[in-house]
Amino acid sequence: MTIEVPDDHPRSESLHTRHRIEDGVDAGLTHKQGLIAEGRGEAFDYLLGERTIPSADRAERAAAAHLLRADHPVLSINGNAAALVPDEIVALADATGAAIEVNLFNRTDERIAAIADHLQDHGATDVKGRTADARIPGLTSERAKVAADGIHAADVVLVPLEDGDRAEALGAMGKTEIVVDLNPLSRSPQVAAVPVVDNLVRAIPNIAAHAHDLADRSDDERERAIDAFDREAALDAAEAAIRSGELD
Ligand code: PTJ
Repeated sequence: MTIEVPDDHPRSESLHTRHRIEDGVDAGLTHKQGLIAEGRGEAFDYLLGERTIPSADRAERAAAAHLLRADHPVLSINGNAAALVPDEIVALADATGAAIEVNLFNRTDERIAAIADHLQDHGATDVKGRTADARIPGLTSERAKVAADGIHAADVVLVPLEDGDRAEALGAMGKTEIVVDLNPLSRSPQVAAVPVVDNLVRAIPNIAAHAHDLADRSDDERERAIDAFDREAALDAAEAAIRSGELD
């Protein structure tokens, strides 16, 4: 379904994003609950001024450095991420050497296959998750089902739109977790090593841009990007930006 959004509409980006989620539902990629998740995200994005705040940019740089330094980085993809940023996910995987794995809260074989096919249509060479031959311990939801050679073996996992239980369970497995979530008060960014409080549509390409930049720099500079990032300060800065109501 293509709906015209006038380019001069003050919130045209946000409306385009909303239509991409609707199209994702129509295509069987995004769960209907993904529409509600998008609405929650939009509300926070509006309060953040629909921009990448400086602390989120620092988080995105730290996220890129973590992915580059990892032995086995994995991007965990759900129905909203697949609908919103398929090209950008593939570009980020290429820039960092990360694997891509489909992992769903509302898991069905049909949606897993549709999302994996969709990412492959957008250039992904290998998409994990069609076979879930391992489990995340201590988690009862369908998100516990993972690939043994994917999320289960990962040392760094990037998760757009996480649920708090899995965020905690991945942390308990000793993994470094990068969470992209517009709500800084949500449990998943609260427990993530790198909480990225930004819209996926800006965060994923910006992490890839930082990865390209950092790939040309020394190990020391990559370590500094990680060490200089303060997760508590970033969460506080995002909450302060939302509360201030100052949209520049
Ligand atoms: O795994 P699936 O595809 O079956 O779908 C799972 C959903 C997305 C339905 C599930 O994870 C869910 O219900 O999510 P929640 O609990 O609604 O949480 C969504 C969180 O993501 C909220 O905190 C939103 O602020 C945030 N969010 C929504 N859209 C974006 C976002 N954060 C960043 N970028 C977005 N575009």
